[in-house]
Parts: sequence; structure tokens; C-alpha cells
Amino acid sequence: MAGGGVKLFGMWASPSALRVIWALKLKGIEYEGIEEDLSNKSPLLLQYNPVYKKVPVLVYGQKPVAESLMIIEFIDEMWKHNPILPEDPYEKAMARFWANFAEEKCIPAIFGTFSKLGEEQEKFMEEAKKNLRTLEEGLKGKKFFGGETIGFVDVVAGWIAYWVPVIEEIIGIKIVEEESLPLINKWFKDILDFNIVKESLPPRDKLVALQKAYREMLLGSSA
Ligand SMILES: N[C@@H](CCC(=O)N[C@@H](CS)C(=O)NCC(=O)O)C(=O)O
Repeated sequence: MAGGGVKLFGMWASPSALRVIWALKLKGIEYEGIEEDLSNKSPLLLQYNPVYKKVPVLVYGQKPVAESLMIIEFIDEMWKHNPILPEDPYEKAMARFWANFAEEKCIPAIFGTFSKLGEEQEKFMEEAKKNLRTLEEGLKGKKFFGGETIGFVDVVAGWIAYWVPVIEEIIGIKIVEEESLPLINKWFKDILDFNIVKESLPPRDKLVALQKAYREMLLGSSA
């Protein structure tokens, strides 16, 4: 389906941009992807997202929308077919609640496990496991958070299915163990096997190299 001049400012290894790509693909919206160099952001990106100066930014016609969760909601409202959020107001509130929980509680704890060492890392890892166990409740009896197909929570949090094993490889510690997080484990597999996800993941070796360098930079600057 033609997107009527949809542009996406992103960066190949940006999980927030990947969410938006999945939302566009779920709707079958054609778009022009614009790759940003985050160490030398383009004047257009700064013009379109003067508040945060980050990717992703979706530009529809001449109108920019920033912040991935808002972009996904915008896409879902602009193009009503293949809904990402449930229509029922209560179900919609619940999807937003769990997406927010993943964003605010699970992802920062996973990031802490990646970017810290020793006792601090241990604390973040316990928190990540605890919060993922809570998130897992939302998967009981379902393949995806959205049910039989991927929905808002899957689109927002699904990238961790690809990133967590990369992080585990780099730090040499398993965060998502099969025994303690069986449903999250299965969800990781189902997400990675989902057609639009499979076709849009960045090359793993390139991602590992980038994340390794990023971690060294973070650890170096906190030493
Ligand atoms: N809350 C934002 C986060 C976006 C974000 O962190 N973008 C990163 C790439 S994943 C970025 O542009 N970083 C460049 C910078 O911080 O200068 C969203 O969900 O869109």
C-alpha cells in the first residue's frame, strides 16, 4: 500500500526504529528509509526532532512524528487495517500498560546488565529476571501478547528477542534461562520466526561488533 510520502529517519541498529519498521510492515505501508549517522546527525533530523534529536522520526507528508511509541500509535490510527492496538478501550489500556512496563522496567534492567559490572550488574540482572517474569504473565495461554499475531506489546518489546542473546554472548551471562522464563523463551523464538521480523533484523555479526564497542565505551567512561 502506498504511504503517501512516508519517510522514516532511522539507523540500522536502532531498536526504536525497528519497532516502527515492524508497524509499517504490519500495515504494508511503503516508506523511504533514511539512514542517519548518529555521530553526525543530519540537519533534517534536527529540524524534525528538535526536542530529543533522536531517531526514529516518521515524516508523513511534511509532518514529523517523533518517539517510537507515539509513531506506532500514529501509524495505527492513520491506517486502520491490521490493527496493532486492540479496539476495546480496556484491552487497549492493558496493551499500553504492558508496553510501558517493558519499556520502563524490563529494558532498562537489561541495559544495566549489559552496561555494568560486578555487584551493580548482578542487581540489574536480578531485576531484569524479576520484571521479565512479571511480563511473562501476559503471555499465558497466548502465542504473542497480541494473541495469535503480533500486537502493540510485541511490536514495542519484541526486539529484545534478538538483542538479549547478543547481550548474553557479549557479557557471557545468560539472562533469559529456559527453565525460569519458559514463556519468554518461547516468545523470543516465535517473534524471530515471524515473517516481517525475520526480514528486517540487522546482521547479527555487525550488531555484536557494534554492541561490544558500545559496551567498552560505556565501561571505559564509568571506570
Ligand atoms: N524514546 C525514544 C528513544 C529513541 C532513541 O534512544 N534513539 C537512539 C537510537 S536507538 C538515538 O537516536 N540516539 C542518538 C542520541 O541519543 O543522540 C523512542 O522510543 O523513540
